[in-house]
Amino acid sequence: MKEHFFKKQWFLCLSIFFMWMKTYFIYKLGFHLQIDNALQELILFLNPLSFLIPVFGISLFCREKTKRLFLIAANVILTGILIANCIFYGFYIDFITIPVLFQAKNLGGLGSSFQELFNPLFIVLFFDLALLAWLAKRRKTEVKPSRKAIKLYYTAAAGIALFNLALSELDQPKLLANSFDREVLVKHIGLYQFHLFDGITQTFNLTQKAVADENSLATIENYTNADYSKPNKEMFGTAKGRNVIFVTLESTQSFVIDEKVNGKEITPFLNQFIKKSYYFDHFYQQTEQGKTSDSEFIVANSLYPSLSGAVFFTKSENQYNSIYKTLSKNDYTSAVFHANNKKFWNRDVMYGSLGIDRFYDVDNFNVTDDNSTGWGLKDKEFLAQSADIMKELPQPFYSSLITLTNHFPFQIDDKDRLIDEYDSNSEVLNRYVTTVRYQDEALKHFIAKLKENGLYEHSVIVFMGDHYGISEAHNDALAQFLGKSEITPYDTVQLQRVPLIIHIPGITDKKPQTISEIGGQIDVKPTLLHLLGVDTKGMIQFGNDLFSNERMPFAVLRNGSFITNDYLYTKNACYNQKTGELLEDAKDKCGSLKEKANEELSLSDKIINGDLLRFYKK
Ligand code: GP9
Ligand code: MN
Repeated sequence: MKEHFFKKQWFLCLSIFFMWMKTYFIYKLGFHLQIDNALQELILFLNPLSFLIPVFGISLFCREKTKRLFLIAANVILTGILIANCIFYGFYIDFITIPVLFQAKNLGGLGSSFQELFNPLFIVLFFDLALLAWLAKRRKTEVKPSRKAIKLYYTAAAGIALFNLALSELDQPKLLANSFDREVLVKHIGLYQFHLFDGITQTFNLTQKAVADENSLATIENYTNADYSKPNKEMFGTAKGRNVIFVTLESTQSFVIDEKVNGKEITPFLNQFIKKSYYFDHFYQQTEQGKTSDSEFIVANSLYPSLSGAVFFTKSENQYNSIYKTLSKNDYTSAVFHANNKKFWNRDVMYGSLGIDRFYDVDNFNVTDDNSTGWGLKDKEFLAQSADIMKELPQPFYSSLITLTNHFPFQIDDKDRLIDEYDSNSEVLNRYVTTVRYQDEALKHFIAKLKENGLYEHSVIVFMGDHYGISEAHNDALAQFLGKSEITPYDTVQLQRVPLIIHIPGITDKKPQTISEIGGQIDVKPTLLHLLGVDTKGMIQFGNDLFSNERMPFAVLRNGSFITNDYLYTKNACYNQKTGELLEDAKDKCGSLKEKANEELSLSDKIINGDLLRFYKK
């Protein structure tokens, strides 16, 4: 019977076979999926089948001509999905999600490197179609299968899908329930199935708002109230009444701090500035697909960003209790300075929801060919012009400045290149150090300017990196830079550290501190509010004051990885945070912490998807 079926349905069987092989080929060559054992390799090899067999099987219900058309169309579409994911992955080391497709206008950076990422080898992926077409002409047509054969076919399909799922559960228990890590999902359930799963999740999330009511907030409040840490008495209100000047350092990771290239410091100014500030050297970025906008979101709300897409796009109509709104009740004026189009990341809409009073976008700056590079106005000019505008703001103010020069592809004019490029096989990393060096110089001028215009003394100055600049695609070069033989998953998490520097003139210069407790962007809101003398008790937030003595040092990344002073959990493995040693009894050590991490992420998602803060009445 089996042989009979293969013979009769040769076109279907070949179509499945070719698509299966192409998918596996792309898994291996197009993505860098971390495979830890033979079971994972087997799952990866088999998982395309649990999608292809049932979907291609639809053709069994069609007439001969439609059948071939259907199979060829499905082949073309799935090949297109493979190529699109390959290109996207090459840039973001991530898979496409549905919300990302609606942010097409933000994929500017991708556009510039499209040519570089479009590999001519992709053409090979269409060769099977030519072969199928040729064979179709030579071989006689197939007979329509019997009902019994179709039944048997779908029983086999279900069997393979269940087998795939069972193997996946064996390797990664509660896979679908804790599915924050897209790589883990794709590795187990498969790429096409992941897209389906994403579609279902997105639809489910959309319905959450309609079914939510006031009671939905109760469990969340229980959690956040129990998690609240009292401010440290000595720190509370030390910056009361001061302006806040918060500078987001584009793509700046902690690994450049105190490092040299050819004997020259990459961040000479910051290295000195840190010595007069509170510097957090174990502070993690928690962004996801929304990049800079996610970092703005986390800092403003002490909530996690969305797993798929950017909240700035998908949830811009929600109610938020942002730091801007809290400070406005304390007579602060808020302003954002960013020399880019105001629509980028949907900022013009989202800033309204966050309660930001003024937005100085590219139209408020003097931008010329001479003072621009790459993404636009150079940081030195941007910060200088912002300082001038800031001087005119009513005080106290909370201003947020977003730099741009140190953005991929890290281009810089020769005259601004203050150190040599790094020497490795990654052009990107090589250039990166020069744009970070330029940004550092711009910050030096900025502080000097604030001193000149009188704002410095009355302000708290915060510098924070928004997200990584060097992706895992450059791991070999990064390993060379860091003097390591390879970059392990442990290292990848540790590379998510970004600098957080809090400088309070008159205070931190007298008593600077380097704080190595684990923290993340989610902690910024309560930390700053407490420094400004505003208690956050009762607020819905997932962060804790970094200075609090009650705080548990903990940072959860959006993909479910987490870090404490002792442990680091990622990709289903538990490490010693300090040494990087893999702890075999991972389940006990990291288990309960993993539950806490997942609970935080899920509760935060509930708030965002249900727009629950509209029920918050305090
Ligand atoms: C664009 C700037 C950079 O306005 O914020 O965005 P990114 O690509 O880093 O998210
Ligand atoms: Mn950014």
